[in-house]
This record gives sequence, structure tokens and C-alpha cells, in this order.
Amino acid sequence: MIKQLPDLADGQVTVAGWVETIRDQKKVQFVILRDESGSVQLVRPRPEGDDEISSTISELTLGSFVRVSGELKHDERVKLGGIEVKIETFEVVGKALPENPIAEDSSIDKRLDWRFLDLRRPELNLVFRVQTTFEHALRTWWVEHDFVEIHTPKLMASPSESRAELFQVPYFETTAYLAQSPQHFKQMAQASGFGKIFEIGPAFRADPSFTARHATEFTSVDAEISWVDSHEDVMRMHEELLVAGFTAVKEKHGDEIKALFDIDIEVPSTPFPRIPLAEAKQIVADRGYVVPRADDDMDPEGERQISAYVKETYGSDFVFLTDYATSIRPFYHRRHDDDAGLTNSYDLIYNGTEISTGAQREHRVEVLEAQARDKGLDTEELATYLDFFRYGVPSHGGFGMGLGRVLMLMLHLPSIRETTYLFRGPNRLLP
Ligand code: AMO
Repeated sequence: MIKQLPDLADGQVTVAGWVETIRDQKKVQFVILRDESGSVQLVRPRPEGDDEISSTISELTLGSFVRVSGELKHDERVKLGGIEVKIETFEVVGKALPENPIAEDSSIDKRLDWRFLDLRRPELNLVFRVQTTFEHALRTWWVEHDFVEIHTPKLMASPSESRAELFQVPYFETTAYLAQSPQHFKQMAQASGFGKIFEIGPAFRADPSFTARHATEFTSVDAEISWVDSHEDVMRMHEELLVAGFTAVKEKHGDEIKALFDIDIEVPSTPFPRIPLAEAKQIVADRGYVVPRADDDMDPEGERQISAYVKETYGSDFVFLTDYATSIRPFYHRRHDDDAGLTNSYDLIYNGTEISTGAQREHRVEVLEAQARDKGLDTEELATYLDFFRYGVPSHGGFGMGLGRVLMLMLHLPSIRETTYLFRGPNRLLP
């Protein structure tokens, strides 16, 4: 790895990477080579009348992948890391076409067309190393707390959320649906006695929107736990988990994130503020923004406003909005014992955008069935799911969190198109 070179003593080395710049001068040739870890300057005095290596360098195209061996020398005068490699052998492993189809100022759509080239940029490479560290820290936290990892099917016979946003797939003699969430099967795990489970996997939504936060396929981070008294237990697990994730990212990548994104990663303090939705809407209204949605939910501007309020008042980037109205929550959310119009649920807002929904579930099958009917759902279609609750199931709750959104907000990127390895949207199925 190139970033290790400054730590080596002067002597023979072999390096491989992409050609970033070429300075093809009369007396000396310079090539800057880059791999995912950093860049290094290669140098070679040009022989009289040229030879094979100098001709190869002259004909080199930017972006080509080359392997070079030579003499590493520390030299304070070299701006790039105080080292250079004096070229002795030079092999072009993969030559790039001369015209790079994208430039730094290309539109996001054009960059997505050439995603494999776009991902060579050091900051995008960092996004996915941060993602790796973040996921690893969540898994480690879960494993240390005795959670079981499950992998639920993504082909389903019935919708896992509402009928809206559903992808249908021909499935032999019948039709299957792509899972919108592992919701049914993480609840099933509670009926199976797994107690505490998690899954990080794909979720699909046939959502025709083109916003910065929506994809038709995204990675959903899910957890479900038994024996909850209310959504409060779920929120406590959720915030501890995030502290573990952010701590790992700060420790491992804090300096690089500062250098490439000019952001100081902050490990959130717990408990995150909790504000009932009705109160949050009042706070936002008092700040001069009236949430216009007739269905009573927060809208994106409302989320930004409540986040600004929470940052000013509590210094927190995170806020749990709680106790959503039954009318805007799925049938499986547990309703308040003393007010059927409210649910034991929450959304987690981070830096102005929803990243997660969580709730205590309704585990009493008669109530659950009644709530499904209340929402106009076909209980026949839900029969297999409802059976999970007929043979003894503990009270339980959990959450789902969009991984792409967390990264987008953590790194202040404008869209999940940047933080999704290969974005899928209404008009994007390639590459
Ligand atoms: P919900 O539908 O709110 O809840 O989804 C949970 C989280 O998933 C992310 N998300 C998306 N990310 C990108 N593109 C999309 N189209 C998209 N849709 C959702 C968001 C969101 O907060 N079953 C429940 C969770 C639960 O209660 O356990 C559910 O799916 O970050």
C-alpha cells in the first residue's frame, strides 16, 4: 500500500496503482501513482534518444494501472510525502482509454453512469471504508449483547409493509413481492424464542420519488428484541448501538474524514432527546414553520426545523420523535393503552433527516387482527404472519434504519446516491 511507503527505509520497492498525473519533460519524467491509500511520485531521468521505459511513459494515459519497481528515496524537497521512487522497471498492467468520461464537475447522473471510475476518488473510497467500520461496530455490539444474526428471505408471498411501493416479480405459477422490510420475519424470530436479533440486508421499495434520501433498493439495518415494556426499551438499545458505531468510525477514520470532508465526527451523547411528535410540531410552528401535511406526519422541512431546535437547545444531532398518531403508523404498532389514537413508536431524526423508524409491536393476536382490519387490510393475506402470534409470543419491539441515509448525513453528502455502492432509483438500473 502506498501509504506505508514513508515508513519504509530507503531501498528497493514495488508499487502498483493508477496513473494520476504525468509530467513528461525533456530531461526527466514524473508520474504520480495512486492506490486507495494514497499517492506517490515516481521519477526517471530521461535517457538520450529514449528507451523502452521512457517511450512507455510518454504514451501513458491517465487512469492506467501500472506496476513499478525501483529505489525508494526519502527527500524532504518532494512535496508529496517527502519520498519518491526512482523507476527501474515499468509495466502497464491495464491501459486506460485516453478520454476519461467523467470529470470532477460532471453531474451526479453522469458520474453514476461511470460509477466504477467515480469510486476511484479517495473520498468515495473512504465512504465505503467508513461503512465497513460502522457495520462492523454494530455487529460487534450486537454480538457482545447476545443478539443472533438472521438472514430473512427477500422474496415474499405478501407485502411486508403497505401495498404501496411494492415490487412484484413473476414467481413460477404465482406472483412474489420483493421484501420492503424484514418486518414479518424479525417478529417471527421473537415467536421462535430468539429474543434478540439483527439483520443488515437489502430492502426494496417501488417508490417513484427522486429525492436525495430515496432509493428503490437500500440496505436496511434492523433489530428486534423481546420483553420490551414500551418503545423506550428499543430507543435505549438504538442509541447505545449508534454510540458504538460512531465511536468506531471516529477512532478509525476521524483524521481522514477531517482531511477529506472537513468534518469532525462527533460521538453522540445519550440519552438522545425524546420529543412526542405533537409537541415537536408545536415547537416547529412556534419557530414559524407550520407543517403542511394533512396526514399529520412531519415533512422534510419540519424535520430540519426540529433538528435545528434540538441542536440549539440540547446540542444534539439526534432526536427521537415519539408517539406517532395511529392513523399514520402501520397496523402492527402497539397503541397506547390509554389512547388508541397514539402508538408506542418513534422516528429517529439525524441532522435534519429521518434515518429510522422503531416501535413496540402489538403482540396480542386478537388486537393485532382488529388493528389490521381497522386499516382495511386483508387478514387472509396476512394469515401466515398472524399465526406467529397464536402460539405464545413475548412483547417485543424493534427498528429499521437506512444505512445509506446514515452515511449521507454523517459525511454531509448531498444524496444517498453517493453513499450507495450502486444506486437504484426509478430511472436507474445500470450499471
Ligand atoms: P420505514 O419504512 O420507516 O420502517 O423504513 C425504515 C428506514 O429505512 C430507510 N428507508 C429508505 N432508505 C432509502 N430509500 C428508501 N426508499 C427508504 N425507505 C425507507 C429510512 C427509514 O427510516 N419495518 C419498519 C421498521 C421497523 O419498525 O422495524 C420500516 O421499514 O432510513
